[in-house]
Amino acid sequence: MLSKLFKALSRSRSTIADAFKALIGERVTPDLLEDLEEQLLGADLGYETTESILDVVERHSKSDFIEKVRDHLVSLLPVAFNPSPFQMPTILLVVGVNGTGKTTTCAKLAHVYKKLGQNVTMIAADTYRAAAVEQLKVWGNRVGCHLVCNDKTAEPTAVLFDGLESAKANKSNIVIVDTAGRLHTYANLMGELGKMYRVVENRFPEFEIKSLIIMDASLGQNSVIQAKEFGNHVQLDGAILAKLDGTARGGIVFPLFRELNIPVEFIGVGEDLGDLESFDPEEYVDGLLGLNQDEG
Ligand SMILES: Nc1nc2c(ncn2[C@@H]2O[C@H](COP(=O)(O)OP(=O)(O)OP(=O)(O)O)[C@@H](O)[C@H]2O)c(=O)[nH]1
Ligand SMILES: [Mg+2]
Repeated sequence: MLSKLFKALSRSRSTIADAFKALIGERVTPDLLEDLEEQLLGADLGYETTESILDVVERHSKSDFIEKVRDHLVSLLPVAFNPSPFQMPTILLVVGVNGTGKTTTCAKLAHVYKKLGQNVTMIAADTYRAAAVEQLKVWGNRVGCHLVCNDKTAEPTAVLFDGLESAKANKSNIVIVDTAGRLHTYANLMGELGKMYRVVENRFPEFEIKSLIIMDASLGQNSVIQAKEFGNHVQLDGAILAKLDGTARGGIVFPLFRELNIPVEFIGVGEDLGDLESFDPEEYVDGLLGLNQDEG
């Protein structure tokens, strides 16, 4: 059976794999290399990664370069992420710019960790967008997890405070916090994330806090720039790349990891609860290159 990740990468693969196929059995000419370079850049692998791939292709005989390219690409990526139950009560603060997939990803994460036997609370801390709380409530029902919201306050830290009290009473060991989308250039909103950290540190020291940035794969290099800016304000512990299924720019994981050096934990491959795949560099690279799976 084709994995969801393999399917999600189909648009990126159709450009990348075809460019490699053109080289198989051929003498590697400057024209063919140029074409490959164009396809790789177009799929957002980034300049450095692209140049290093061309280097591998040139250095190896035409018979085995795909395997060498594969090994090279895997070596550039973070190790596989294996979601496992948290030992300490843990807060996942889900952050990112507007519309990247935060709320949907909160629900998908709740689903993953619930299946691992964790007691999950979700907190609807997006007090800015009118429909945001309703949206998370619908997801909370689908997942079947505890959800805390407070329509009466516009103060995200107040919602967080109530939510953590409730999570404690509910004996939750994982708390997923949906935050409002924010542009990294808005100092006030970025400062608010810092405030949320302080609430946890000062009032709920029994919780560990991790922040996860959600990025939209289709935004290409822009998402890398945004994530960098977020990283200047909050400590980013992990990244999740959403909407990989809707884009031909699936190579973005390379510049992302090269420039930010934060691990990609999951990849979003669709709009449903089950459409979140834990990141595995080998599976991802095989999906890009069209290896090890029968597409038929
Ligand atoms: N195809 C696809 N769509 C996704 C994925 N993740 C999220 N979406 C869609 O992207 C749109 C925005 O998702 P939200 O989860 O509301 O995004 P958000 O970051 O919470 O948005 P704001 O709260 O407004 O900042 C919705 O239509 C989702 O269904 C994904 O992995 N694949
Ligand atoms: Mg949202």
